Amino acid sequence: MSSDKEHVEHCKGVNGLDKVILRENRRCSAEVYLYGGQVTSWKNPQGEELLFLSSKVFFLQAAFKPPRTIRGGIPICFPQFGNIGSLERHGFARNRIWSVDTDPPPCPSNVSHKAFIDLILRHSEEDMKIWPHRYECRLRVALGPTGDLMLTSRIRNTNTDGKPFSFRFGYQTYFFVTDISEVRVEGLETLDYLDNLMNRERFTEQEDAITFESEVDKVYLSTPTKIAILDHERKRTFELRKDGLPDAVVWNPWDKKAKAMPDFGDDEYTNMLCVEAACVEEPVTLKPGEEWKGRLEISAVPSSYCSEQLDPRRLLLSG
Ligand code: TA6
Repeated sequence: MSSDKEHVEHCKGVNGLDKVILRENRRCSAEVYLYGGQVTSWKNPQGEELLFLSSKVFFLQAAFKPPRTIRGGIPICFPQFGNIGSLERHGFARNRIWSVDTDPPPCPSNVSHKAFIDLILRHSEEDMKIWPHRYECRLRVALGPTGDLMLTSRIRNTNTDGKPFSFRFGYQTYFFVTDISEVRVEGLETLDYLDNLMNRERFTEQEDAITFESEVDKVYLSTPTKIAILDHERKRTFELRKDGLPDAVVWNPWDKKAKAMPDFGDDEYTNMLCVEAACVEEPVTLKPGEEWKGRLEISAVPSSYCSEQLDPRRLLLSG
């Protein structure tokens, strides 16, 4: 656990829930709730919010209380993704109270960073009734010196009965965008995807780049390690780099579904886009003692700065 108070502050957030604020150079910051192990805010050096968090969460009494989940930020989907399985949607990790991991095993990635926090979720007797496995699910959230947000997850099978287990996983990242109709995603063109709006039927992406003019809920398969989200209106590009997470879910509920969601404003779909580094198609299986690792790094840069680096062909080649 980082003990540097300048970079890591433990405090109370909405409903008195424990929250950790990470601070880096200038005004870069990130906020993480122990409820769900969920990042709820990520700000750039200009103090601008980069993640979407529904304004409804502050008005709904139940918003930050189990079994409700926090609509926005980066919910952790584990051990299930979506409805693929018998558990609640996206698994239970996003509405359990995680603990600060005071003595995590060494995490080779981002060791030199000062603004980081290690969290852990373990099996409980209660959860073993619905998912009969012992596990350790670790999450390191770190903020790099230039404001990059880094999430590293490590999941270990600690079963004592010799049994393996399988799980799916996702960082359901809600990006804040200025106007969804002016947003483009690069790096997923020509890939196969499962369309959640068509009973998970498999298609091949035909578009040169992904743009948005209606509801989208797709699981892109075997995706490159780099994906870019271009917010033309704001002239900002989010660059995602991922490891151990082969799939990428792209979701926007659009107007009808937005209206049907009690914890989401009717027009808020215009300001959000979920692009989720995930393991959806193939579950991960771990034998007792085995550990899985997944990692996501996101940067927000001015679009002009990286337009060349984000050439789709270059992205695919370097991925
Ligand atoms: O990740 C995309 C998705 O699985 C969509 O199908 C969509 O419904 C969304 O998650 C939200 O799910 P939630 O359970 O948070 O309402």
